Amino acid sequence: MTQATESPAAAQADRSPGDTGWAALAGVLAGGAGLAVAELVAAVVAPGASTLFAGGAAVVDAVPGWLKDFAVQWFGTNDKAVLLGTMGVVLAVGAALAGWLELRRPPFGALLMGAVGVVGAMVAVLRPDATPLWALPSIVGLGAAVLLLRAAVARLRPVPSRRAASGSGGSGSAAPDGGVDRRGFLTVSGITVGVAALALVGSRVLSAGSTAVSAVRDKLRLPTARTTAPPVPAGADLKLDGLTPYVTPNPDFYRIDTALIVPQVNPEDWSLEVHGLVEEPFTITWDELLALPLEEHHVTLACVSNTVGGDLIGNALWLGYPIRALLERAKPRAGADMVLSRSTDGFTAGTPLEVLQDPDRDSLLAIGMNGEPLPVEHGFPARLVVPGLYGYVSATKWVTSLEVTTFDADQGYWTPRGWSALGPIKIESRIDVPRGSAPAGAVTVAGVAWAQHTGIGKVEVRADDGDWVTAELAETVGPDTWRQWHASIDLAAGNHTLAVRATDADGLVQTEAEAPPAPDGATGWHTVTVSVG
Ligand SMILES: Nc1nc2c(c(=O)[nH]1)N[C@H]1C(S)=C(S)[C@@H](COP(=O)(O)O)O[C@H]1N2
Ligand SMILES: [Mo]
Repeated sequence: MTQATESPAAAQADRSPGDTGWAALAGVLAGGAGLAVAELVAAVVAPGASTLFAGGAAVVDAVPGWLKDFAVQWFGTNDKAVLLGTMGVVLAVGAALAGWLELRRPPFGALLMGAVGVVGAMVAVLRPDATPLWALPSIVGLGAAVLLLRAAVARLRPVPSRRAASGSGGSGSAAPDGGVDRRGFLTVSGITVGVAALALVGSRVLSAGSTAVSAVRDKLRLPTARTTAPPVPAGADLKLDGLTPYVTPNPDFYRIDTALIVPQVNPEDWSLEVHGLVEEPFTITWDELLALPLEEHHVTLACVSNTVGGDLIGNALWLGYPIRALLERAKPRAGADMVLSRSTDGFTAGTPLEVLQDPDRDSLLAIGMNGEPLPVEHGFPARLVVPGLYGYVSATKWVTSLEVTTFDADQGYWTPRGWSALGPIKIESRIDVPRGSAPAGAVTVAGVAWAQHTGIGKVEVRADDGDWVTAELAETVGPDTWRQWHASIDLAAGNHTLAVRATDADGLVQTEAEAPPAPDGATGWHTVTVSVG
């Protein structure tokens, strides 16, 4: 004991090291119970209003673009679990601190916990889809936490004041005359754990109701398309082991969005407003949409966060109504150059008006994916799909509004976060086979290549610094989807590096220059190392 004993607080801590730990524990228990109560209240108010989810959503919106990019790169679709886990750790540490403070410097511990409730309530009310009621979960939950914390910590305080004995050596014997109410503390802790458990079970039971939307979806029968997609040629899918299928099954389709809780939108409550710089604003309901002549198109969706060789890309058959036709009906005014699409969860995308009006581009207000209603996490009941543009500037899920505007007047969600306002998909190619190893001799190399809306004209592969070998292209339904390719290359035993490069239908060769995803999409050649022998 050198430095530490000189501080009065440390000296005091020396006298009752155990109580500090108990106080921290009381903080964690009270905080946990408070968050559980907040979940319970949120299960009644709105799932997104809970302290954890509203707070998490605010964090998602607030973190800088590079950090989010990093999270997507490293954790992929687990980025949300990582976020919630990190929040849990931070909150637990904060709650322990609140417990300690409440013992040492009352009422600052209770104030700290109360402040979390106030911030939680404010953040929840500021969510794009919030009502004032969204403040309730945090107020009630953290209010309960404050009461439980005060009750627990009060029982850790010696009843009569301790003798101011000079017990600097940490005399082990707890002052018998200044005993704390351990039994009372344990009782309060037990009640706290009970409250947490009941609240959690209750919130589970109540939120089972949120499966209502997926039940509606399960029962839904979508109309058949008036204009059906050309059938997928048999030769589009080479069906090689390890090669990505031409059409991505829904459960395997990548998912990227900012939503911590998948928005639950009932088609009966859904409508799409087309407004802004238009002559004839209108709103269309679900039933009206179903009555329109629908079309089907295969389109390969890609995320701008995809790295070279990455898998944030998928191809599906989309059923929907042309966005072009919606805009024709609304009659955009001169000067408009952008459509800001908006989701129930506040996400927005800014898409060039010209692209959406292009008669040669099948941009859809989609309601079906691979023959079924959109999966809830892919935007049920309706989303946008625009061939040739990255998802962040075009593919708004749970879409409820199309506002015709200008790039000068407005911007999509990702633009102020460091991503380009325009996001045409860049030509890329990927090697799927072989991965890892291959027997010596003629080795089959295969993968996918994409240049949406232009189409792939050529794919070449090479081993090490050898000559480029032109791959054989699989068939495709058109320029808006990726294309499989395969080639055979003779490889001797040893390690080899395979590289691929594509050329689009206009003759543009995929650049070797490496660029990161931000601000407008990664470039570079995909290479893989194979050990042959
Ligand atoms: N409402 C909403 N729509 C969204 C997003 C989002 O965060 N929220 N992310 C976009 C991005 S970045 C991409 S790449 C695509 C991904 O669509 P998917 O999850 O169906 O693959 O959705 C787009 N639509
Ligand atoms: Mo994306």
